[in-house]
Amino acid sequence: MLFDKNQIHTLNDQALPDHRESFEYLSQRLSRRGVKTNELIKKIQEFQVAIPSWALGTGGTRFGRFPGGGEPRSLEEKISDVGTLHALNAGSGAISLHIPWDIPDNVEKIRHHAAANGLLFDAVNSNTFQDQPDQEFSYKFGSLCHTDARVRKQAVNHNLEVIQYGKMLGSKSLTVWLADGSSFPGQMNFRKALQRTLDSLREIYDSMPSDWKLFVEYKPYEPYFYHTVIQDWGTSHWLASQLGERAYTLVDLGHHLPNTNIEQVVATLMMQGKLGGFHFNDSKFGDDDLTVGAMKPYQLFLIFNELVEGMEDPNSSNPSPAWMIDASHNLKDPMEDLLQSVEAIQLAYAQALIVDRLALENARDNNDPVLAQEILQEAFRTDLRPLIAEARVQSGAALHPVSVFRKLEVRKKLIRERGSKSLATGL
Ligand code: LRH
Ligand code: MN
Repeated sequence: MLFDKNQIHTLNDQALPDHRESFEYLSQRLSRRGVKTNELIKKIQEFQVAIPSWALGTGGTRFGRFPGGGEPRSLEEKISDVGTLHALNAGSGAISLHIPWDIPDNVEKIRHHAAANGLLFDAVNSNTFQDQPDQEFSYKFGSLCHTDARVRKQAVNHNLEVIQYGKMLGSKSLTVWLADGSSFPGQMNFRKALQRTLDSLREIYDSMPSDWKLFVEYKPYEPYFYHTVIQDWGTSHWLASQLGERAYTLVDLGHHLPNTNIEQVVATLMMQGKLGGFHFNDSKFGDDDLTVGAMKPYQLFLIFNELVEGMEDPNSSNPSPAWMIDASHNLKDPMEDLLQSVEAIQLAYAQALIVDRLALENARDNNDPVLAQEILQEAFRTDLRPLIAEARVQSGAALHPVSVFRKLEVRKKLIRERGSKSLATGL
């Protein structure tokens, strides 16, 4: 273990007096607003975010990769790193694997190691956007949409293999993101490609265990730059509706064209019971996969505002969505970046939970946009960081995870153990 719990508690003790003061002040303000602080803390503690196995190293871009050292060299070490994050923030209690980057060599050992780190296995991800060394057919011109039935069969079989690994590890869902598309007008028949994709997905869906979910992830562009078969929420929703009740749409925040109203997409999918889960990240231009809340924290709050409204709606048929991060690091320490991302997600969720929904609905019914904004921003501008910190402390984790990560020299110890040149598989 890189550190023991007592070291966290010792560092917490130094920061506790200041924390107690700001938390006391916040609790009084919240209770004056009729907010039950303990219920809020309980909801935050129950809210676990899955960490992507492919985001524990420095991904880089086509222009360069600048590894920071101490990157995990195996699935075991990736699970250890997520365990370290979970020990620091008590909010990262699951890992999402990507196959073949994370094929478990010894399933029992991996299950045991994850359990020892307090981790569950969230959705497993298939990969038919890269060719593997021993692969018979290339995915250069697509996978589930390919014109050649042998390529589609190969891609379907890969997804069935991913489900088998997931079953062995205790996962209950499969995320399918397809790079499939074209880069030139005329290159592909849109309708035939979509129909072939549906037929291939149906083979996968029909082979899934009866208690599994299928998440269909959409993306407007990249790696192809003219069309993507599953380009937007509407296409993903249509596919999920065609497939059946255990197929859902997965919303990756970075997979939207500029200025898309993502909170409206979320509200619409929830209303139809088809919102399966999230890949949280942030972006300024494209699929930048940056730290959650780094660019657009207000948009993240507005998304959680719709989520809370949907989750509190007794008539909603939407299951509890899968909360996952999908990020790629170039400049920040991957683990510090992920700690910041989990904090940003918990903050947005907590802010959405303190929105005065009754007053907001009244303002909306009276067509009073001024009052509606006042009510929303009252919640957004309430600094709930002491409450998130209190939730961590009560769970035995760190008051300030990033500062503890640094004070305990976790990265230095990882570099000492794994070397300065170790590279993680993934993006
Ligand atoms: C595609 C994507 C998808 C993953 C990959 C790592 O951009 O968001 O979710 O498979 O990133
Ligand atoms: Mn994603």
